[in-house]
Amino acid sequence: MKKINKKKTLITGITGQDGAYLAKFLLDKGYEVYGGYRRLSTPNFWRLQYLGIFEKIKLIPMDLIDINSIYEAIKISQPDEIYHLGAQSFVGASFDVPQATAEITGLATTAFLETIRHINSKIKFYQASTSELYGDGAYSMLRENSPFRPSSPYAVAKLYAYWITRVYREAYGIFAVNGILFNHESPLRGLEFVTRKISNAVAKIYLGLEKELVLGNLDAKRDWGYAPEYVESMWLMLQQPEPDDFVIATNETHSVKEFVKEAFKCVSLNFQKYIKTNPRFKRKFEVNFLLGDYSKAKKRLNWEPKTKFSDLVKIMVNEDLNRWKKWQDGERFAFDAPFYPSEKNIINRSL
Ligand code: NAP
Ligand code: G4F
Repeated sequence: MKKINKKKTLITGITGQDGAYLAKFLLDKGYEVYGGYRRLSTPNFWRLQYLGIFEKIKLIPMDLIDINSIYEAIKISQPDEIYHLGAQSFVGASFDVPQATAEITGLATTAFLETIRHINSKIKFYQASTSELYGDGAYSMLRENSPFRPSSPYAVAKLYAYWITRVYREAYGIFAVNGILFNHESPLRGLEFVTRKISNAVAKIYLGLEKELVLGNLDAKRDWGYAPEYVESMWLMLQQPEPDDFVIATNETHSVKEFVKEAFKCVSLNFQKYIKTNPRFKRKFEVNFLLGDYSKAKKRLNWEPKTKFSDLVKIMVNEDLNRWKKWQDGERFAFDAPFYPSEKNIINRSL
């Protein structure tokens, strides 16, 4: 019988929220999954363990500031598809470490494209682009052709990565695409991002483990979707006959305050009793409003979001509640929150 070769993929940022969900999605599709990860003093595989896929992934040491390790990772995995999700992805931190952000989040994309060009120009490439490219000042529906005005070192780095992806597509005919994804959240979201900060705090307040929730700008609006649905769109983009760029969003926008209100509603508490604001959690340069139009993705990829805003909030709060309850009962499992430092102990943090 003829042996059917499995498709191979290399995912960067495998330890992050999207990397973990995408790895699960591609394993379920029958792919052989390689994941680029960087050495940390304490291993950080909790998301892969949480999804029960840790043992199924072939891990390759790779740091985005080390071009040789990128080249090696591609040589070793010989992928059909690369999903480049690795990045210094926190907007706030990009004001603290702008140069590292430029290298990790921006420049590294060139190393992938150059390696593809030299060793196998048939490899398809996905670049994790972002709604942060649009920046502040656009109070309307944002589409693939809307203007970009990046408002943070993170967004500037992503702008570079966006354009270099397009340049390699045009100049060398590489199948390279930009997924312009609006915010997408889940129980695997990092704790410094506002949605998970809220769901985790609400769970702890409900269980008497915390007294208050301190945030920055409550009026900022985001187009929030559910991460497991968004990773499918990445795969769909690489299955098209021609490479192109797509906005992935929900066509809805909600304020941080609405998220807070909805989250406290999940545990029948009045948010006004627990919420506080502190300027230290405000951005130096805020993106006040983001709202995306996914109609091109719907038409061409047959992709659309399914989870509504209130359900997303429920999923996140319920999951954090379950985790903290189990933790209090002495159960031990892959979970980030108990090991996260109190924000009071983090100085000079320019969110
Ligand atoms: P995330 O959870 O912060 O994951 C980022 C990943 O990048 C982690 O695996 C991290 O590894 C890795 N990484 C960071 N610096 C690295 C380095 N120097 N070398 C190797 N790996 C490094 O981010 P995410 O939410 O999954 O987002 C995935 C991608 O989509 C990112 O590029 C992000 O900018 C972009 N994006 C996200 C959203 C969103 O709403 N989530 C929207 C648009 C675009 P460690 O675990 O070792 O830190
Ligand atoms: O959750 P955030 O930190 O996400 P942000 O800045 O929108 O970035 C995320 O989405 C981007 C896509 O648009 C990705 F490219 C990026 O990688 C990342 O995944 O902040 C959301 C909003 C901001 O307006 C922020 O000022 O929440 C506001 N906010 C208010 N209080 C806060 C807080 N944000 C954080 N992180 N912490 C607060 O206490």
